[in-house]
Amino acid sequence: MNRRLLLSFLPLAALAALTGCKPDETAAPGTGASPAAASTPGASGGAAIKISFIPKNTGNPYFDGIADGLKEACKDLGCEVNVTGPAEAGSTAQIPFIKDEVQRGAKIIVLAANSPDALNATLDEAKAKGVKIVTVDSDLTGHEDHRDVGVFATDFSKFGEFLLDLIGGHIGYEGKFAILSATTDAPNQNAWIKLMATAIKQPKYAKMQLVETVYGDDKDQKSVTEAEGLLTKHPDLKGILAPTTVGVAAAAKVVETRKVFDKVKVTGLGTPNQMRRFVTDGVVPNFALWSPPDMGKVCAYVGVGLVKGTLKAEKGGKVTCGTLGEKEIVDKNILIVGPPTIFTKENIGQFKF
Ligand code: RAM
Repeated sequence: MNRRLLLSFLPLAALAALTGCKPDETAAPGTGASPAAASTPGASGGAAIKISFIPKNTGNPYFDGIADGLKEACKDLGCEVNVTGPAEAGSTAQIPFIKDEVQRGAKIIVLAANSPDALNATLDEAKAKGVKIVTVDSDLTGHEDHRDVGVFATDFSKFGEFLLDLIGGHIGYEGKFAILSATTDAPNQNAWIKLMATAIKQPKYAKMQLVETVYGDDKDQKSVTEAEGLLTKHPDLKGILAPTTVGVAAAAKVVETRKVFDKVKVTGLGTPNQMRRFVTDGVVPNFALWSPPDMGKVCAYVGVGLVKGTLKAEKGGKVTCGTLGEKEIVDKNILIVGPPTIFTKENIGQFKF
């Protein structure tokens, strides 16, 4: 790993340990300590509060991790979780699911948004009926008023550099690389691509050339096809950066199959469970991600806090999230869960999500 990246990352890894982003915790749901009753939103009895989790699409292990975290927190909070969503991550595909869940009596909708604005009217209708909207993973960027709180892993202002350092470290900060993203509308992906476009103007990236950004739609086969296309189109490509768990696993598969992983470095954001084999076999040097289960847990505490009125959806609002401790709402009603970890051959065995 690049030394600068390693140094800048170490405190984050330590923080991850402190905030409970620990392998044993995610591996053994329900074994955490009980939350402190005084400041915990929903420790009292009563009917279970219905939470609906609507991921970008179904069948993605990354979102399964968030669902696991929601369910685990609900054991302490007395809520119940229904996970439902579109098979494909289209910009308007979540609309009928939001409507159905409101109809079903959901009090909280936890949403990984597929579009920054296509869902606004539907979310407003839900809010008018008293449903609390918590975005997770992917926000209504620029349209934050249409949700109550956004739960994200980190303050993304420096994330452009973080991703560029991830790939830069493997290509010696020199040469051609490409981005393999998810859908063209994904607010989180687009925000990160924009951040990278700004960050790359810094002198330390002067010799790195972003040749193309392609979109695998968070579908395995389309991501494979796009990664193969990159190799064909750019014979001198040195790296593929895929800030999507589906994309990075697909790109890893392609460089492994074509036996070009020494020449074309693949990295990005992936789940340890999907990437373990590639890292231990030396196909992928490293990759990063935060803890999806921790994201899910925090969403449950935030949602239940909003419903019970113990958490106000405003800057400075505080909520105790069980073993993950107290979290505070910052600007744009964003709440930060915990930083990404960089997974390597040495540490990946400790992570079970
Ligand atoms: C994919 C999705 C998701 C993103 C992760 C890292 O699963 O695109 O939105 O945050 O990757």
